This record gives sequence, C-alpha cells and structure tokens, in this order.
Amino acid sequence: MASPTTVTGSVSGLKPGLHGFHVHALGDTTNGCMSTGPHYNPAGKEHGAPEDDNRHAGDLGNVTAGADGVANIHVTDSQIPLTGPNSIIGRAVVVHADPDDLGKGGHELSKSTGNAGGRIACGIIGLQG
Ligand SMILES: [Cu+2]
Ligand SMILES: [Zn+2]
Repeated sequence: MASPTTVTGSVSGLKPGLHGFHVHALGDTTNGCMSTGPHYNPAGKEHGAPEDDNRHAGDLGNVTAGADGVANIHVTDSQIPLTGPNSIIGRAVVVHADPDDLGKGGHELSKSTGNAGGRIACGIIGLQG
C-alpha cells in the first residue's frame, strides 16, 4: 500500500461539534459541492469509519469544530495517495453539516454516506507550485 497522506488545515464558520469529512470522487464544483459526486470508492466497498476494512477510500471520518466554529484538521490516512492509480489529485474534499455515523447509525443512508447531511464546504484537490 502507498505511504500515508497527511491532510492538515482549518475550516471556520461551522456549528460546534462533529462534521463528516470525505474525499468525494469528482473535482467538479459547477453546481457547488453537489457536483463532487459520491464518496471516492475505487474498491467498491460500503461506507465506514477510517479504521474499518470495509470503507470507501474517501471516508476520513469526522472533524470537530469547537465553540468558536473552527475545526483544526490533522488526518493521516493510507487510502488517499497522491500518486498512482488511486490518486486523489483532481478529486474533492467535502465538509458536511452533520456528523458522519461511520456506517453504524442504522439509517438508510448510513452505508452510503454516513447520513452526514448537507455539503457545506468543498474544494478541489490540486497541485500548487
Ligand atoms: Cu462527504
Ligand atoms: Zn463513504
């Protein structure tokens, strides 16, 4: 497996608490974050937690916003390489309105999206410099 990728940054203006955080398949924001498609899932698995075997590659769990509405992100994951056939370059990161239930919530959407609600922020994963 490729060496792990580390994702760092901060997102502000969030409601305090957990917010689903994923890599989605498409680097397209033509119609806002809805255009980023489903969770990046090259292996055809179900939605899960980052530590699960049965997870989408893009399943990075939740980020936590404090009382100030800021989530400081520091995620290291081995399923989101920046090179090779499963590279996430040209795809998108998405922050959701609600917590990701990590596939365990028993909701009809748990096994596809974690029932994480609306897409409130997104960005295309590109190259700089
Ligand atoms: Cu998502
Ligand atoms: Zn997923």
